Amino acid sequence: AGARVHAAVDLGASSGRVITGRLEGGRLHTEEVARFPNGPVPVPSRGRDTLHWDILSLYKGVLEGLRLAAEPHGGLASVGIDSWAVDYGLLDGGGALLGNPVHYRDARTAGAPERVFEHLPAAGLYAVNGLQVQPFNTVFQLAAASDDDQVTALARDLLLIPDLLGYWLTGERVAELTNASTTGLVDVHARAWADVCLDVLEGPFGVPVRRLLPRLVEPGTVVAPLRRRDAVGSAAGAPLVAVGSHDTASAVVAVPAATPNFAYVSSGTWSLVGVELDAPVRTEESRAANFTNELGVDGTVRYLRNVMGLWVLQECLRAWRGQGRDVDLADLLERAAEVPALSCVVDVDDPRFLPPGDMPARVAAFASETGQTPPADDAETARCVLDSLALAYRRAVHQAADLSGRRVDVVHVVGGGANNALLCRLTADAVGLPVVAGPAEGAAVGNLLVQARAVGEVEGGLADLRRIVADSTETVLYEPSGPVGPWEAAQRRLRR
Ligand code: ADP
Ligand code: LRH
Repeated sequence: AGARVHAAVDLGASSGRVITGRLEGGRLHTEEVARFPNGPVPVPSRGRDTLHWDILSLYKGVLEGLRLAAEPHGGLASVGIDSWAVDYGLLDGGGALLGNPVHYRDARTAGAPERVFEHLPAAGLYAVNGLQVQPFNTVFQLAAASDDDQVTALARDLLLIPDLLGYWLTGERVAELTNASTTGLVDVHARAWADVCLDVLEGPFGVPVRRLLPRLVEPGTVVAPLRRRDAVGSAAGAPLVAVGSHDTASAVVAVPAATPNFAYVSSGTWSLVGVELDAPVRTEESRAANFTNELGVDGTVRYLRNVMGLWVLQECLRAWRGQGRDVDLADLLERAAEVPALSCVVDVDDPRFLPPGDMPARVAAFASETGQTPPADDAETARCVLDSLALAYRRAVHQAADLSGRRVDVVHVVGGGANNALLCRLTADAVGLPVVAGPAEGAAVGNLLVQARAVGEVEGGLADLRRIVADSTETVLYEPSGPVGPWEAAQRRLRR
């Protein structure tokens, strides 16, 4: 019976977890077996602090989680790994890791998009990769690292984070497509590495990217069995499945939608807001609105925008706790719910909110600069952040619908933000549509279902997988509680 248990490794920007899942009677039963913290680690280098990921600590958490997951069952039916996008590790010719992967919030990419656009204009790049311009897209990270001989001389392989962990577990080097589509190096139409993008890195930047990139595999591919019985115990031998290894791709699989007319908010450290399409939208309007076409499971396109997300709230909490204040999230949200709506709003997508730092001060500065009264305490700050997030969701949902022509009747919130009742309620009010919240572990659920299908335990398309999610999840419905007028007005105010 143990052989039917699958394990999802889901590495989020704020925590990593290993979650097992078992299908029974058309339902997915999940259990969290391990959770370990994650976050940026500033390390002095070249006269400044470089932000890194602590990849070895994450790997240790994965090994231990897989061992724990397999132990009670004497084995696992399969394993899948997903994580945040864009970041990578470099291997030398002997397969050794060259340095700790750099965190996408590191400042090294400042100005890098502009340097790439000198050789391949933004419109030309978008026509091929369909991606929203974010300084941390892998193509820009590599351009920024072009003076680093680890990249130009020593590296033989570049592996995205889930693929790197997969390599350590199995010895196989692949690039799973959904995550590869966030690099900026994939032709979103052909679902293949894009020569024009590779050329610009190889030519003017001297980054030998063709040497570094492994073969692409579609999600659902069985990669290889896990090795390392010494480290993962009876999980050894289980097949590693390339799932939608971009966490957002897995989260979108887990949207329990009953119709195609839905928008989603994958709400965690980031909020990814958009719709699911059959083909990319690469119009000039879409580029101007900074909408992205990331690749999804089963040939789909995730047409969405990155909204800065609960990161801003997490960093507020970190700042307050750093001042020695013991702020509890549940209590904070309760008090924030009492603050009048839309007293103060900020553009959460302002680049000032991207790096780690004193977020309450940045929120207050934004408020002052825009002629608003800054929040007076932690509850007002939290309310400002949540109102502002809901406002950003409103804008992105409506733009996604307008730019793609997809009708949207309902908004699904998945990810940790689904547990934030205030945020979900504000989202329903701001968008003016019903919000269905859950599952909170969306990425893990999507990861598990794609594995189960790859090893033949379940059949069907995304609609069938989503029915399983709907039957297995206790979702919460939030109906709009009033007119959207005040939200429209706040949006106009912010635009000015
Ligand atoms: P990531 O995958 O990026 O690490 P998650 O999807 O786990 O992020 O979401 C983490 C966020 O979810 C936290 O920052 C927190 O704001 C929110 N969250 C999780 N649980 C709760 C809860 N019970 N109440 C309110 N917010 C929650
Ligand atoms: C969310 C996410 C998002 C990316 C960001 C770097 O975890 O994968 O989709 O844009 O991290």
